[in-house]
Amino acid sequence: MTRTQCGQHPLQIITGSSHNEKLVSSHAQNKRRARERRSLALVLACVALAPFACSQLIGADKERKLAASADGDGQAPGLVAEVPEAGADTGACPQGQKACNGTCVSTTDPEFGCSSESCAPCSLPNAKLLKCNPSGQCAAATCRPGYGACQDDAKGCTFDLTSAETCGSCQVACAVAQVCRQATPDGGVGGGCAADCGALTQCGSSCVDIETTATHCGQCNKACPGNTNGDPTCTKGTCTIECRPGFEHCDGNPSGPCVALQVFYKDGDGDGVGVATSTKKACPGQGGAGWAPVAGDCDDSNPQVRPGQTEYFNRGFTKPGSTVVSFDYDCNGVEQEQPGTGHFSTCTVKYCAGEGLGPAMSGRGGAGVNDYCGSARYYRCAPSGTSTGTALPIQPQAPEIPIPGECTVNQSAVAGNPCH
Ligand SMILES: [Ca+2]
Ligand SMILES: [Ca+2]
Repeated sequence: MTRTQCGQHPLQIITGSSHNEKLVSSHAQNKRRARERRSLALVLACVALAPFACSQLIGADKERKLAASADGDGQAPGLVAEVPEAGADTGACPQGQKACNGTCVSTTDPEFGCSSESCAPCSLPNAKLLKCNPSGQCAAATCRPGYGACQDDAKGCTFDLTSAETCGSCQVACAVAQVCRQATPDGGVGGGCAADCGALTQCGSSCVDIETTATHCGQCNKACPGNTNGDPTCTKGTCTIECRPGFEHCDGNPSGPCVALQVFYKDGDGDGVGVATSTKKACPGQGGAGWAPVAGDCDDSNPQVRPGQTEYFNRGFTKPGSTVVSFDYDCNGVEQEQPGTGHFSTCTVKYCAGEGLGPAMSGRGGAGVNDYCGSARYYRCAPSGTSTGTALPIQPQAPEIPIPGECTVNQSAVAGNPCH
């Protein structure tokens, strides 16, 4: 026989008792009466249960219907909605963003690199400001004084603008008889092609200040070394290393290694997870009190609420200034029940068996909301009319559609259903 979903609903909820009908002795009578009543029961059920149970037949939105039926009347819900695992893709970032340190950042933020795979900051020779170019590569936006990105900005600022070939800019080449004057920061000497070096020191065809020029530091042709993530610089004729943007001499040595700075996020509740709206950079591990190395806290005022929370809670939380109740203690965007909680769906038609938790009927709704969270409604199927012990169609040949009045659902209060 074809069973409908309406037929699986505990019909006793909406129909009256009929104990006299239970005194049926033979299987044949039982079946015949069942056929007669089945049609009536289906009609009654589908009329009376609309729009709740019969919405299942037409594929209505289960969550929406659950919310709409939140009346607190204590009646069993019969067929209940399984909340879809909307959080299956939790952790994924919107298009154009990627996950770094527990939060989503733009794929075109050079502070987190320009590839979708890495969060390492961009680092290019002699670049002062960085960008992500249209090809998704780290590129130089501006260069340190005296350097230019003349051909490929993805390689950084590799051209010496004190040379006669690229004098002051990538487009200027000096005549054979000319030298290239370095433009000094104080403006005392104008840069560009000239007949002589004036007060500057001539090194080949370049005119430079050997006190400050890393390619001629202290003397002509003495080039200062750089290091990984650090560019050569010359101060008063002595070589040092200037770390690139986002890197620092964390050992305090101006010629030491350049270490990538770590991003720290304000952690108001001290649970080790901060918020992406307030950040700072510091040497690794040196964020200080109140700062965390990862972001993604969905309530930074409650230390029980944080990504990675493994405990389950039977009471929801509300953020400051909000009345929205949430059980998403682990901030993954979906409320998950503690494993092992069975949901009530229906009474087994032949034996009137079945039990489980029902939704809280709280009226909460929206993406990721699970109305079984915090629910204290527990349902259990039981024979109705216990005075007639022969009433139940417990024989294997009994009808598969429950007879009105023969099976009921009792509700009892339990501790709230834990979730996170
Ligand atoms: Ca926090
Ligand atoms: Ca969750």
